[in-house]
Amino acid sequence: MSDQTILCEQSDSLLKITLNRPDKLNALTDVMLQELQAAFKKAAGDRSTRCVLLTGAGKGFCPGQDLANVQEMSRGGQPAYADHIRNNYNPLILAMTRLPKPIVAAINGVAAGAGMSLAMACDVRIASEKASFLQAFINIGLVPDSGSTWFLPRLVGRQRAMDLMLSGRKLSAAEALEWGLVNQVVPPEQLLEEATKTAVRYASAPTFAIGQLKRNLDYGESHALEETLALEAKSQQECGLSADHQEGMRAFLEKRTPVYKGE
Ligand code: T3D
Repeated sequence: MSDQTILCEQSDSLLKITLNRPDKLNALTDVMLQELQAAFKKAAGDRSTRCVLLTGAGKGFCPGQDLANVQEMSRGGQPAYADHIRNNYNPLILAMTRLPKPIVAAINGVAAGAGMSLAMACDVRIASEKASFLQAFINIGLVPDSGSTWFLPRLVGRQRAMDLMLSGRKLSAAEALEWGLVNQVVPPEQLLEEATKTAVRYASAPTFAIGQLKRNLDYGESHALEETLALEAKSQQECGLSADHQEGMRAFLEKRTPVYKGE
């Protein structure tokens, strides 16, 4: 077994990142959080990466913070959670949501606490029938962090978010699909194949426009219609200048499939 806490594999334009502590369901350590942050930041500037696929090794996706490490975070007998979250989780979540490229999550097993936040920071979620989701924070007397408070009500509505956050209960993959938390549920043995198919499709899409639409969607969540309309117009102008738009137009007129280069 590899002792690397995350595995990064580049194949054509697709970067696959595997959380790699299978014996602990891929619980997050500081090393892992820093490596993940570095991998997403590198992917942002790397023209050869046009889509990221995130998954977990073994039977879990990610159960959040490694609780065995929590003692190491204390200062003078007091927990130092705020600094830990500010330095490790918040920059990672922002690196993911600001990545101007699509992120597909292949959720192979349980996603709990900050592990559920990681899944929600992805753009597309494909889950195994064996996956489950829990806002585990309340089970240990903590509040949702790493963006769960932001993502979950936006994805499933406040009432359902409140249910999961208050109860700390497990939501099955089937329920997650019904609630719109995941895009697709597949048998476990088909998960990687299906998620890779989707990720490969997005890795050959017009990457510049995808980056713009991710940013514009986030902007629209917190701005007025008038401001969002203004950003859309500016953004459309920029996309209009891209090589991929020219290719898309040519391909349409020539009645062929476009070949996008992500430029
Ligand atoms: O500053 C800060 O960092 C604070 C911020 C925190 C952010 C958070 O994420 S807080 C929430 C932390 N996560 C949890 O509270 C979840 C804890 N885990 C569980 O509730 C359960 O393990 C699961 C529901 C996720 C899965 O249950 P099950 O029955 O499928 O598996 P299991 O047997 O409980 O776990 C398998 C192994 O993984 C086991 O190790 P062992 O006994 O075989 O050596 C278990 O201890 C380990 N494991 C699971 N979750 C964690 C973990 N080890 C460390 N940290 C974990 N979070």
